[in-house]
Amino acid sequence: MEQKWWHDAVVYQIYPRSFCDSNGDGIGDLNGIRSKLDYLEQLGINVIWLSPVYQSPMDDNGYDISDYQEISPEFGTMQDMLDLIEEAKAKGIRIVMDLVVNHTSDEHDWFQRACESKDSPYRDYYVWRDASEDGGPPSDMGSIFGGSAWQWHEATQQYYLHLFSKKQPDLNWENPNVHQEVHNMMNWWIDKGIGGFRLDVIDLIGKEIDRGITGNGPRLHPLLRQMNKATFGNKDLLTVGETWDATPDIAKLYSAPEREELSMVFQFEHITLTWGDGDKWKPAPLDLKAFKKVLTKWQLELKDTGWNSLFWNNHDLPRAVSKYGNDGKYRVKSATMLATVLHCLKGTPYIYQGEEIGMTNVKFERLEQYKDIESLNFYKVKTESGVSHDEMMAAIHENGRDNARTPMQWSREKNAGFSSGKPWIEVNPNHVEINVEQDLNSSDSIYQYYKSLVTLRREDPTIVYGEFVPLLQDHDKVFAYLRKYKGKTILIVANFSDEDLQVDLSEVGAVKVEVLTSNDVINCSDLSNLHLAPYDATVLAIQ
Ligand code: TEU
Ligand code: CA
Repeated sequence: MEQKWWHDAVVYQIYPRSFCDSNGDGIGDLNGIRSKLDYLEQLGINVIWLSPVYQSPMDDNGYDISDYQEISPEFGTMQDMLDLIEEAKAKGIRIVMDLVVNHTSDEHDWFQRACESKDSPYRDYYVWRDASEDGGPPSDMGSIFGGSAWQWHEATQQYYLHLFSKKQPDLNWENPNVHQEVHNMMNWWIDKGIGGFRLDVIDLIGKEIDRGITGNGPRLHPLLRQMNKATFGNKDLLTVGETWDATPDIAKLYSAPEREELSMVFQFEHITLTWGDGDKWKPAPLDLKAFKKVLTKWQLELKDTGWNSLFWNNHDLPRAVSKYGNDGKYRVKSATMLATVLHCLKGTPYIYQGEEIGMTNVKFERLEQYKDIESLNFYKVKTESGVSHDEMMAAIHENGRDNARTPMQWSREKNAGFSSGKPWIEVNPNHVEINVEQDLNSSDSIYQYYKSLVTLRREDPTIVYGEFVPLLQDHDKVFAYLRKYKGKTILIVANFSDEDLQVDLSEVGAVKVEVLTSNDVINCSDLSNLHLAPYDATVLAIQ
């Protein structure tokens, strides 16, 4: 496989609103991020995925863009953005912009003009349909944020489509003018020196609404190839598509190099395993065997072509240590175990802000403490359909997006050192114990452990390119695998439980074993009888 700079990259995702507030208005901003570049450089990451900072009325915290070529004043100025790009570059860190082009804000100039009349030259930038015969919406298509996907526009007597909130009208990707506008905008950002794009819900742009098709529509891949040619193709940028419902075969369409679409996919098959019946508001326990099966399938199917992202969480998901580990007694142990398993797989690892210090889910007592539009909409939808208040609060606590959005915990000080003002969302009270300052001052913290994993990947091509071989596939508590490259073999073993276990890995046939990294002192002298304490994880070089 032809080697690319982003093959051994480690991406750090920043949700700007919650990262660091430089001016005390309670909202994280670009200058806050600039003040933390040294911290990120020390961690060893070399790409920042920056969640949206464009001008926006913030109905969905910036995923509703009203001007793609302006920075929202609450995040700073265009000059701050250019300074961030330059300062990061000087530290070897590239900034990947979040590109939200399935929809805009309803306050975007294009939509405003589209609303003026049915004859507006901008009308076809969006998806409009007449009412059905009974005067209701043209179809029963639902919004991903709850309720109908159709909103009536009184002045022009038609419905417009919004797969997310009604303040996020979908762009019409059947209109070539939309392609041109988006491509021009992308090239404008590329000229500013960015490192690439994360393409928000890109799987939706090939939709064929009248046939009821939203994700993975027939026009999706042709549109991406066209975008690639018109913009980032041959520019050596990192492009990652948020690709819900991608199968490995679909992932190859997106990311096989000869297809000239994207660098990699970001897919959620392992994540949705803990959504009961595919519904995130019905959380289900982790079935490790099923989880391993999905991760293994992706490793094996993309072994020769295509490229995957590796992640446990992002700004839409609960905190990894709370979801897949144990955020109480074994917080440090299980956070480092999860990191070990993820960072030794093949693909590009993503660290979501705060994951590197083991930040946990938050449990707010009152609904008003939650700010996320998705959680608030679904609270309404679900309780109206009979789900109890307590059940819905428990589901929001378990899977709601605000778990990822409480402020970054920099110190034990007031507001976790995030802001000198009143944060837009409350800080997690556990910042007194869990914070960056504490982790930096300790030699065996979660942060230091992440740093060692990032270094390991940077230094060892076995982790980047090695063949993946699953071990102990039927074990329901242990995740173990090999990576093999040019005569070198690495063994990764992790205990996903709070029990003491003995495992037999004699099948590896090791003569000599050397510990590369480990979250505990593990005696590896006899692989036929390896003892693993709760959440133990180790990376061994095998000869
Ligand atoms: O997310 C896509 C998306 O479908 C999520 O809303 C997801 O379904 C949900 O959180 C899980 O139940 C992207 C962005 O990552 C998200 O922040 C935006 O809200 C959304 O697109 C709309 O732009
Ligand atoms: Ca601020």
